[in-house]
Amino acid sequence: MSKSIQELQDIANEVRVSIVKMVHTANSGHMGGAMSFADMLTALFYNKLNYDPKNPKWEDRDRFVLSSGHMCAGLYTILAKIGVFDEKELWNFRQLGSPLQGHPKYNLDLGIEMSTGSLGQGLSVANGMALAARVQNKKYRVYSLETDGGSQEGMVWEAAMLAAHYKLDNRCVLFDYNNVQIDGFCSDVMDLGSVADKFKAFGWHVIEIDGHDMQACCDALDEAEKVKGKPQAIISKTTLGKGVSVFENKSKFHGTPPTDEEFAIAMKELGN
Ligand SMILES: Cc1ncc(C[n+]2csc(CCOP(=O)(O)OP(=O)(O)O)c2C)c(N)n1
Ligand SMILES: [Mg+2]
Repeated sequence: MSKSIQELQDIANEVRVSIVKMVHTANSGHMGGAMSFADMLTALFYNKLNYDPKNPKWEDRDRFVLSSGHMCAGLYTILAKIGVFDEKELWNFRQLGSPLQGHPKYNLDLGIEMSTGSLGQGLSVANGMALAARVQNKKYRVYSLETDGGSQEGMVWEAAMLAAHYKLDNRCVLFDYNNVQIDGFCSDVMDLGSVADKFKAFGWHVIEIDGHDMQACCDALDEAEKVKGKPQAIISKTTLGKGVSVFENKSKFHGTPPTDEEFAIAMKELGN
């Protein structure tokens, strides 16, 4: 289902529209980070993952773990769009009885590879999946989203050490560096400095990109796949709330739903 850059950009825009609509409908949830990551997530699912939406339990599928589970509105949207489940379910987001919880619950029928929400755990679990592929002689690759706020958890760096030690070249981190976390700029709360230098020091192959440049997202995924003997980290510089002027770069929109007025502005600016 490979798409052109223009098609991918259009899909990423639709993903952002859906994120805002879901959070507005539920009147709760996290838009900002999900909107930062929408471009890379779209590039990954449409142009890279070896994945069959009609058979999400296929043993040889590439895996994607959303380590920062609060960004799930984007993941749910993509999974619905590629056809894993019905898009109508998106409008039950965060409602009692819906499988689309405010943080993802492991459910392979829906394409959810791991329960996440408690920050920091995904990098380790995804490493385990990558080691399992090696032990079982399987060719699948394992991707995970990591975030700046999430990487203030110590276990992220233990796992970074492990992936390099075991030369997990089937393992790729997609790092969303929007410099925002729940209550402010990361650089004020707990500065991560150069994430690229940190991953390099841990022995990873590092690619730095503008995470809103769709061509760069696709090229970085292609480059990562060719690397031998090292895990790969794609560090994407992004903007929280990308695409909507009243959300962009405001930590309030890490986890605050839009008012009706803000919702109207968002729909207009996203061309919906
Ligand atoms: C272990 C743990 N500690 C604290 C939290 C609360 N929490 C949820 S999201 C978040 C900020 C995460 O920052 P980032 O992932 O960069 O979020 P963004 O605003 O970019 O979406 C925090 C502290 C949590 N979910 N898990
Ligand atoms: Mg962040």
